[in-house]
Amino acid sequence: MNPFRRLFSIQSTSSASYLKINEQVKQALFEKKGVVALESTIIAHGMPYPTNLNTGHELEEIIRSEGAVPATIAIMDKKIHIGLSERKMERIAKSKDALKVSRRDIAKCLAMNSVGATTVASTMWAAHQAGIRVFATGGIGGVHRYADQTFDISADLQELATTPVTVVCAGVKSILDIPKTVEYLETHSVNTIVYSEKNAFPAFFTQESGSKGQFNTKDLEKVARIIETSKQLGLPAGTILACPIPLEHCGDGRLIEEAIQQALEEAKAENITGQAATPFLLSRVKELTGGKSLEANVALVKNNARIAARLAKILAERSS
Ligand code: PSU
Ligand code: MN
Repeated sequence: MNPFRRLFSIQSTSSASYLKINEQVKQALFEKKGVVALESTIIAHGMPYPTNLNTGHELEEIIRSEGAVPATIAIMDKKIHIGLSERKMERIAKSKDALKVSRRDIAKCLAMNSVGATTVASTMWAAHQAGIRVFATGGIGGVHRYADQTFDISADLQELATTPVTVVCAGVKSILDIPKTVEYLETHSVNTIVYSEKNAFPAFFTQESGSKGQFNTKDLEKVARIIETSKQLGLPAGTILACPIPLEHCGDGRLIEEAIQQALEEAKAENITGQAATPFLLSRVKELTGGKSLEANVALVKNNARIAARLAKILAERSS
């Protein structure tokens, strides 16, 4: 190959040409205001319509009310959109065939011109490409139960090991193996901070999982200091800020926990595995709890969005 063409093709391997950052987000990044990324799998596959669309809007509103700027991320029209217009948000929320796009699937989704909803892993990656440091969601993926037989470990954990974005979440659902997930995070050197007076790693619908994080604090200045120090040291890993579901929303925790156990048994009996496992379990748990799990889910994501917006503002102020 002509050496100049070769040089050009090397230089052109930049993700920038695939990113479409909306004006508000661009401006906020330029002015060093806080920006909070939001994933779209939670909209397309994690919640039913129209709760998903309303929640998507409410999360953006909460982030704005805290003085930060939301950036919901999704793939369509061969671009990774960072910040969605009203119309694009609706397209994701109503789509029946949006792909669940983890990091592995980003290239395929773009190349095939599919509509893609980004998971924690791909949202983190895209956020980092755009210069966004904080991301709010409900729960991250983790080590699945029976992972010793299935090898099913979410790419979210690998992304946390290599991408310096802070994920504000309510821990992981007990549809997963929480102790193994926490161990994996430790092995891969991910800062795992519990946002609480007590060092109890949360279990999504309930405040405590029985596992511990690395450290606990309710002081976001301290959290920001740890993130900044990690960055200065050049450590590649991300940070988990695990926020327990607010007490007033976890009254049905035990009921939901029983539904999870039943859904897990059904998934096993019906041999539902791989990428299909999480959406199946989530929708089955919703049915079994008469919608109570969905209400709790919405409440905890909103709580996380608020905390993430506050953290993003502190980080932005420190860097400006
Ligand atoms: N956990 C939830 N709700 C979700 C997910 C996880 O409580 O919607 C989604 C997130 O997008 C997460 C993904 O990144 O599932 C993990 O899927 P997998 O295990 O296939 O990596
Ligand atoms: Mn998996």
